[in-house]
Amino acid sequence: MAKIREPEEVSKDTQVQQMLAVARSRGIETAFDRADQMAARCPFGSAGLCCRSCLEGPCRIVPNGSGPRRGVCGSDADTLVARSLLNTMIQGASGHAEHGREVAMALLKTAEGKAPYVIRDVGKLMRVAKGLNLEIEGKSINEVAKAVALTALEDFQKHEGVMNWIEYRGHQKSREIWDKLGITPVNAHLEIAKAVTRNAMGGDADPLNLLLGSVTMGLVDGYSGLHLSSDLQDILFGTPKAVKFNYSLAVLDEKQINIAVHGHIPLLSEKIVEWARTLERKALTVGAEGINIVGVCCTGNELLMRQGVHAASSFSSQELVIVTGALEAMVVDIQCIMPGIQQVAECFHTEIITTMPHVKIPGATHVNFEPEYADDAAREIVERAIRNFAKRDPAKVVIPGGSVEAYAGFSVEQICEVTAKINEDKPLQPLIDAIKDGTIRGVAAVIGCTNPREPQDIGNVTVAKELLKNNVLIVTTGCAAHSLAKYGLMNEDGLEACGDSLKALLRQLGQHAGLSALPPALHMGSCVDNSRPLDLLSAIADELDVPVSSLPAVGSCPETHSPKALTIGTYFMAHGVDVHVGVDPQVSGSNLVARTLTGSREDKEITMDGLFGGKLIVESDPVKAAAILLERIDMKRKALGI
Ligand code: XCC
Repeated sequence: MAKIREPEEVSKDTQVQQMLAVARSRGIETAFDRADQMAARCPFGSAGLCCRSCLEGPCRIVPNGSGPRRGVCGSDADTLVARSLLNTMIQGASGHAEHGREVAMALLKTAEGKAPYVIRDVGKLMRVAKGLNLEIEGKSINEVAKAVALTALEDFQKHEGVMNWIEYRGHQKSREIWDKLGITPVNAHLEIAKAVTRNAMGGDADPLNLLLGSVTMGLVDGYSGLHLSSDLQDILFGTPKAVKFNYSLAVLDEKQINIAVHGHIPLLSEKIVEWARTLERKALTVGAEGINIVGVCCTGNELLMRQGVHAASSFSSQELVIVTGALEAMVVDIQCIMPGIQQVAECFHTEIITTMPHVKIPGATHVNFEPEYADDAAREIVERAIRNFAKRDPAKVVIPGGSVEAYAGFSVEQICEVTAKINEDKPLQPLIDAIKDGTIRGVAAVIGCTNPREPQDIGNVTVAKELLKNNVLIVTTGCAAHSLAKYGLMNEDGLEACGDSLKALLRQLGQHAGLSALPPALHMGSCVDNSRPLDLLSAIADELDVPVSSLPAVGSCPETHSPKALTIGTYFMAHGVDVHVGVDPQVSGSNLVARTLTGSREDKEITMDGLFGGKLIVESDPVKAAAILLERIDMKRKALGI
């Protein structure tokens, strides 16, 4: 019999604990329960030793070596594990590449006057166009936008050369390594197709070559996914600036019509925010006091960064937003959407609304989204939510009390706007000086997910606090950002967690941002906004004329669940940034693969560390993980002579 964890064991968040108890008392099953039922995990899959690539199998290699040592085709454990990792990478890279392509299509249609969006950040449009070496003199805004969109779409079409976004954003010193290894991507779709082919039965059997294929997927993810999406979304919806929002399940409002937006692409949800404002008066006619949009996962992050929309939940507790009984609609786009939300919604009046033709859930309503008809879809969704308000059962409403104020919106542009008040000519100099003199010991990107198997928020918050107290500046994205916001690390209270020198610097910088202090964790946005930490590091590396791998910078995904987080981590490692994961990446079935990733082979020069300067650190204890990250930061400081 699997052990069912108590609410206090599944999450650090007392509101999540409360709502989980409510769900259980009503017989409603959530991901936390299903994770417990799944407690005994398949030893083959957990080690990466299960292969379903063809009909000779499925083949499995016994992890302790007591059974067959090769699959029917002759693949050994090293090949199986490397292939299974590449499969994970393909999933991650495809998700983000598709995100980038959708946004590029929306920009193209906007530029052609076929979609109801406006270019909100013309300055960024021009900067991106210049960065891509496009002609802007004498061109209209829409002509430039069309040229940028078409250049973006080439990154899914061209058959020669290098992806445009790598030419534009890729750090030159990292580029030299990728080019030498022959792993620089040409176009996202081509690379994904090649990866699928090399991973099929009878394809690539060389584990090290397969691992290089994984790095290519990391680069596809990083450039056709993260950078391309952040750049184009900033152009369409505005580059984030410091903004205040609230975080917790308490952001649902009993007196209002509540709509949760969930997933990743902000194309439709931006419109939902607009239509909620337009239809506010209609809400009054059904007895509500207004329309309250709340965010879940990364669509939530996108909206809070630009609109200050309050955030209700990260990934693992998404079903509990529905358990409040006060949610009229949950609108989902792509990625990280648990099918389980539909079963939970059926216990309430909540309508689950899918919006993408390739992401549907049985039982849910589907309102199709196309950029051209974004207004129609958004209007229909808001009207459905208004109608659903009458079906709400007040007896079922339980909204926990108390939410936490937080500040987000720290794009690289916003950070530089603040530091430019100290050094107008060289905005990065105040940060560089602080790193050099040890005021900032290092920079850590605490990113990634929450995972129903893991105690929610504990890993994310512990790693961040351990690093902050050692004067490491934290930047954050994704669901990790949700965790840090909830525990005050995005407001002034969080300064208590910081070492003295970092605390003083954040106070000083805060004055230039019109705040009493900058928050200790700088929220840079959603999963795709992991482009922003890398942009910041690349700019610092350029100023110092060193590779990114020389900087005292690390990444940490303490509670990851998603293949996308592993692909993002690989993209960081490809630039020479060490990456910690707190959840088993399922590669333990091959010493060769595990040691190549973690840099612990004798022949160091063919490990991730040896090739790129950054390695994988697998550690489930967040305190130990932070200690290892600090060691790596200090090692890089020493090598830099600072
Ligand atoms: Fe998904 Fe982006 Fe992970 Fe959250 S953090 S669980 S991927 S929503 Ni990117």
